[in-house]
Amino acid sequence: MSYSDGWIKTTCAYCGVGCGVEAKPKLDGSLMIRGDQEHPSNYGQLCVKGAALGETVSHEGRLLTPIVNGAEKSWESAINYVADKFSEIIREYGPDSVAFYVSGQLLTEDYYVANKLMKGFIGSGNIDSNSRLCMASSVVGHKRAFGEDIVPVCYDDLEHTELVVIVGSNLAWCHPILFNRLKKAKQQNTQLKVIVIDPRKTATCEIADLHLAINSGTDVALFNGLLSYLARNGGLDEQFVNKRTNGLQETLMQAHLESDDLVKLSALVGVDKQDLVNVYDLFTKTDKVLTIYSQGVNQSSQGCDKVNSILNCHLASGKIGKVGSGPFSVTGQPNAMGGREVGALANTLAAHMEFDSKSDRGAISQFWNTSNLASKPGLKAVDMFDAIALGKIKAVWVMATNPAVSLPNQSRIHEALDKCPLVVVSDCIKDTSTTRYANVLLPAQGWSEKSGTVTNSERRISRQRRLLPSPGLAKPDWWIVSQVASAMGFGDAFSYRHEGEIFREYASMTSIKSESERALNLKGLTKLTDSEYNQLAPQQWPVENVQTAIENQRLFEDQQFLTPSRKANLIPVRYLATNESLDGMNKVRLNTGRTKEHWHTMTRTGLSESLSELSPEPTVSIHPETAERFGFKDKDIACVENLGNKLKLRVAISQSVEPEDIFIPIHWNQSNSGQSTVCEIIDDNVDPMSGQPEFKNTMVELSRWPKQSEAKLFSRTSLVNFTNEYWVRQKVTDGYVYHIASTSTAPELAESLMPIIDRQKGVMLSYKDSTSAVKVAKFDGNELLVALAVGDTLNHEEPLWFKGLTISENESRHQNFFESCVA
Ligand SMILES: Nc1nc2c(c(=O)[nH]1)N[C@H]1C(S)=C(S)[C@@H](COP(=O)(O)OP(=O)(O)OC[C@H]3O[C@@H](n4cnc5c(=O)[nH]c(N)nc54)[C@H](O)[C@@H]3O)O[C@H]1N2
Ligand SMILES: Nc1nc2c(c(=O)[nH]1)N[C@H]1C(S)=C(S)[C@@H](COP(=O)(O)OP(=O)(O)OC[C@H]3O[C@@H](n4cnc5c(=O)[nH]c(N)nc54)[C@H](O)[C@@H]3O)O[C@H]1N2
Ligand code: SF4
Ligand SMILES: [Mo]
Repeated sequence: MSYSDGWIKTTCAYCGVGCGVEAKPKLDGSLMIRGDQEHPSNYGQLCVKGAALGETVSHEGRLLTPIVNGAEKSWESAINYVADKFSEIIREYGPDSVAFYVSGQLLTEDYYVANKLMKGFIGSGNIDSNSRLCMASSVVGHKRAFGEDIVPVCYDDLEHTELVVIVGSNLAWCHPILFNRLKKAKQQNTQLKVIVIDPRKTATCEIADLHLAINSGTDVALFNGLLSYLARNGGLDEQFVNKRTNGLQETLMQAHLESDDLVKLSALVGVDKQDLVNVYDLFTKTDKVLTIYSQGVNQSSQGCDKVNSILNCHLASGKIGKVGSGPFSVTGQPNAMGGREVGALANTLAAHMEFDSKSDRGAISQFWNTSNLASKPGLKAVDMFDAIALGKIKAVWVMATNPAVSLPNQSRIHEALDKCPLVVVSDCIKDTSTTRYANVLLPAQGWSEKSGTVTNSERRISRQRRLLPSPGLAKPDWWIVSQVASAMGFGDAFSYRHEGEIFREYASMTSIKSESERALNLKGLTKLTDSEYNQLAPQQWPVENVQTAIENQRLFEDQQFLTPSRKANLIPVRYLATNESLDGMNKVRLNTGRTKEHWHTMTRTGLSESLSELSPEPTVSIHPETAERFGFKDKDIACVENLGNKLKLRVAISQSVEPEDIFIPIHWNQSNSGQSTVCEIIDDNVDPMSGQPEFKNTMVELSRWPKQSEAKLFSRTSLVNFTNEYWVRQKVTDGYVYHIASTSTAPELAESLMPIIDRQKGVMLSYKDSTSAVKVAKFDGNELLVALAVGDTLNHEEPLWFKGLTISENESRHQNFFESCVA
């Protein structure tokens, strides 16, 4: 049941764990949120981001109407404009002159329709997804090994396994509910061992029996070493390997070549030899092993080989297709899996069918009733933006992603968006780094307004349901795409009236091929009525019949893979050194990733006061030795430089990183800070097979920024066009606080900021202390309008010093507040 006592069941907006949420709209337009006890992802638990979902549904910053060339327009006019422009460009330059760049935050229904329009009717393969930055190496790895893009395990395996190897995944922060399940499983089974393989000592290490702080990028060497060890120590499942796999000999030969010498190997990988042997031994001797991996594996210039080096070990030891065993690629976005399923990556067709198969192409053409199906793969994300910059692609439609923050080599992306004759952006938010380039802005419904399905990391499809009315003219993404398709003359194929219709069509498409040819099969869901679809409980694919009880299916239990021979492939892989030597005194290796509280470019979590208070400013984590070498103190501002671009970030001195490494989170960008978009200093170095960028290993220059003064400024409204070099906006109750730093003196900084105070009409209170820093607050009646503290350094323990200030308080109370903000 999706409704009871006003609580509506839906799915979390964020990560690929896909937790069940129950939400109850309140009269004031806000939402009460709790975990869904019945959902098999989370059984009632939620992490901080999920629990704060109710704080992110305000209409602050929303895009409310279509906008064409700066003017607000009706839907009809905007749709006709987009359709006419796309049609014109296609007529003149051909179908490959246009592109869609889409996202794992679209629902399956949106994704299906966008893919159908581009590949089926426009006739180009040029639709790619931000999943290219996220899961593309795993997709290649899975296809090479299994013949299809399949995550074979299920979450229930966490409760049955005996050893969990976590590689390049900060599960505690990025998939917190899976981490909690694992933590609980470990408490209940003290025999369960956890190994973390990550250059960084992350929060995930809290439950690790052993952490291998490997040298960045050396995973292939480490897993080749494991394969070789398995072979030399009776760890191969001979019967399974001989009967059910191909390629062991070549793969082993490569592995032996590289890693028989454990002394050399441990030096290369950068861990103690005995630790390495202990991990290999544990893997060899433990029956049930899960290897969980994520971006430390995928986001690499040899991401695909890293993936296959892991899959090789599971296949060779037969630790796959069994309860508690298997390789487990945890997916990032709420619907990264859905996008892979419908085919919204440029190099695949649809529903796990492929360009290189004539019969797949025929079947899809017939299914969609089109004569214009794309005949070849389109451009992958990085190449797509390159083609835009080169003028080969003349129109791009960006949906639910923020490439002007999240793609590597930002200068090139900004150049591309700037030059492109037609940039269409569908987003919920009006001002993002990407919407600033849009000729056409289309207002999309966001989480809580839109309705459809998402697939999580264990292949489970759950409903996201509409909870609240959408503001202004916002519409579902599938509707927007279908309207444009109709206006381009493809109306018959896009006449959808309800998202359930699209889902049924997609489900039918998955059943074109037989189950033995392909595991992605939703046969049981092809005939859902609209009301059954609305009430649909979570379904884990393959779905033979509608699942009325929770199923925990593992694939490959029958040892049948999806290759023509029905056998799995071991793939010979070779470690390629990617690390430059760190000879320059000021060079360090940049690793990037996530914080616990924020989601990507912060368009939603940035609206939550509680999450923002926990993670207010962009930091650069620096090892104490490195900090000493460069003369940093904690909370200083560091410059980090590469590709001619310079970032400024707050220094966090931390033992979590190795002395030669630094770590910067991906979340901050031009919409909420001065110079902290990390992709500005990351080159577009990609894996040659998957096209996935290397986000975790960039040589950069580090230096001190000669900061002389700092300010904390409270404003009720968001202040645009801030010019200071270091500024960060943080959401607080009833407004924002700006964290500012400057190379000028405190009085000079104060002078530059005072006009903001002066602009406000109200009663001003001021206090000067012995450091002569400026501290003022302005009130309208009892209401704080604006407040400013400026000093050489401020007390970072109390960034929200103005909290609770009221004019009716006596002077000494103010005095205490002001004093407390001077370090
Ligand atoms: N709080 C939060 N959760 C999220 C997201 C978010 O934005 N915020 N985003 C979601 C999305 S889309 C994704 S893709 C996932 C990502 O989830 P994760 O992959 O867990 O997150 P990251 O922080 O990107 O990187 C994981 C780890 O890889 C390590 N690493 C770097 N280089 C190497 C290497 O060479 N080898 C190994 N073994 N490890 C390495 C890093 O030190 C880092 O700790 O998170 C999802 N969940
Ligand atoms: N350096 C570095 N860069 C990285 C990574 C890294 O680890 N390091 N990780 C990469 C990974 S794994 C990922 S997934 C990407 C994520 O990067 P992005 O996809 O660029 O980040 P988001 O902030 O999630 O962007 C989503 C956008 O869609 C909008 N939106 C939300 N819901 C909807 C909707 O329903 N419809 C529409 N039309 N719009 C919506 C939001 O307002 C927001 O503007 O970043 C990648 N970039
Ligand atoms: S673990 Fe992921 S899906 Fe679950 S509540 Fe947290 S962010 Fe949402
Ligand atoms: Mo991702």
